[in-house]
Amino acid sequence: MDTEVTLRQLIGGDWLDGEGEQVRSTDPTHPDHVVAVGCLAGPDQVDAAVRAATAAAPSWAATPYHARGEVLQRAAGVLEREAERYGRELTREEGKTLAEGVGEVRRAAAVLRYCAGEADREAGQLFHSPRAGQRILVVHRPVGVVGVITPFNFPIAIPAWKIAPALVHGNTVVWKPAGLVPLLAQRLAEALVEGGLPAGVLNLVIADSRTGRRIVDHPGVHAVTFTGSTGVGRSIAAACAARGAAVQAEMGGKNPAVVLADADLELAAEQVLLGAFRSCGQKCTATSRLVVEDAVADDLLALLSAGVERLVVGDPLDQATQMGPLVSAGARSTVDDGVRKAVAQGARAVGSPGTQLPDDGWFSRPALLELPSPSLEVWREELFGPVLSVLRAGSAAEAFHLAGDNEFGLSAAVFTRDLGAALAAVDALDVGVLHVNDESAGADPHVPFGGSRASSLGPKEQGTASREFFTRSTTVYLRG
Ligand code: UN1
Repeated sequence: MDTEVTLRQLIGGDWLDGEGEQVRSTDPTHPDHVVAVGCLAGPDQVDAAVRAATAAAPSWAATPYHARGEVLQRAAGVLEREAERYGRELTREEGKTLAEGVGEVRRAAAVLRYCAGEADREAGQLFHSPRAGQRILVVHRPVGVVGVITPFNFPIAIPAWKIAPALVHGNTVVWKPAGLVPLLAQRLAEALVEGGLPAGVLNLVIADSRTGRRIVDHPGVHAVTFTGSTGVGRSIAAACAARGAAVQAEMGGKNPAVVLADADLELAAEQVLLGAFRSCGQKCTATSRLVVEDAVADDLLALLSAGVERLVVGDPLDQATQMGPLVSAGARSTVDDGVRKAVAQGARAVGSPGTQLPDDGWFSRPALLELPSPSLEVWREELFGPVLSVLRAGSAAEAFHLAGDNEFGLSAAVFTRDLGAALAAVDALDVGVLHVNDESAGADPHVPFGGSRASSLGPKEQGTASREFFTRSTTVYLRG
């Protein structure tokens, strides 16, 4: 059995014991196995982290972009070197399959390398002036101290895509990771320290949400970037707005896949299954709704239910496993209650995995539910688990209407061979990310990521878009 790792806080360059209650991360596959143990940060430690970040800010901001980028490059090298070990720890702490765990560590490294390249990209803009002898420049400066609050479901990739742009653009960071996955947070912080990050530039506080909230409310924190639920995101945004701090919130999704009558059904079934059940459906980009045109609905449902029956659910460290457990007991009861309620309201469960679920661990059955109407909660509300709800539509227009009629607007997938129909989806669906003939999840490091309406607030993440949030611009009227 793997040994328990000791958790520490990183404050002002020192690895410290927390001053609060004990925290333990456990393995969702074997809930009595402890992955990492330590003590939570106390409120004074959060304040100390903000002080350390404030003190480190001027010299980090004055460090050239290329030198900041080199730290990220070296940290990326550490993650690549340790990918197998950290990937295994990720799987033990979060429950996604080993391939996804290792893949996520490598993805975090790729994000760091992408952000390091910021030094080689355009730095601002130059405009003509209406006045002779003048030019107008737009330059970008660091925001200052950035609060980073991250979720459990991508324990290292999401932190990487918030922290790396914050750092390369010259900010210092106070980071509170999700309490369920503190070990992977510690691993990313360690990699950055090994990469040569100066003391105080990144501060890691493993805290409960009440103590973590101090970061949001702290007058020394100039901007907060958050990923998590819509309710928490909106309350953080309100608190930030009230004190004039910038906020970026990536929140929920209820992402539809639309399968039109002309689609390649084998491809659609394969991609919809990946979108719905990979990471046990615990992605804000997961496919949780499917609208299929009547003409192909029976055929698609047959393919999907055969796929669900073949799905190997089990120990995520086992190479053959395709779906591991949910992250916690609470997550499992939310999902199982949601499915039971939907069935009581008339949803029809189609297909069930051929393999027996393990007795131990927070396992839930992948659920494929054909609904009697779009009024069921399971069609509207995010369950964050392996649940795919299905509705039939009489036409492409009705399919787009059903898909779009939802408060969330993160991602969507459309399956068709008709370019015109794919382009119609761009106009019909108010989403931040649209996949054509591809699953609804996924976010490459070099392109913007984020949604609309209840899914996101503030500037988008990733790619060159991230500069908007992590810098302030100054328009310089320059007459020589
Ligand atoms: C992905 O689809 O690979 O929390 C990334 C989430 C999103 C990121 C999804 N913010 O699931």
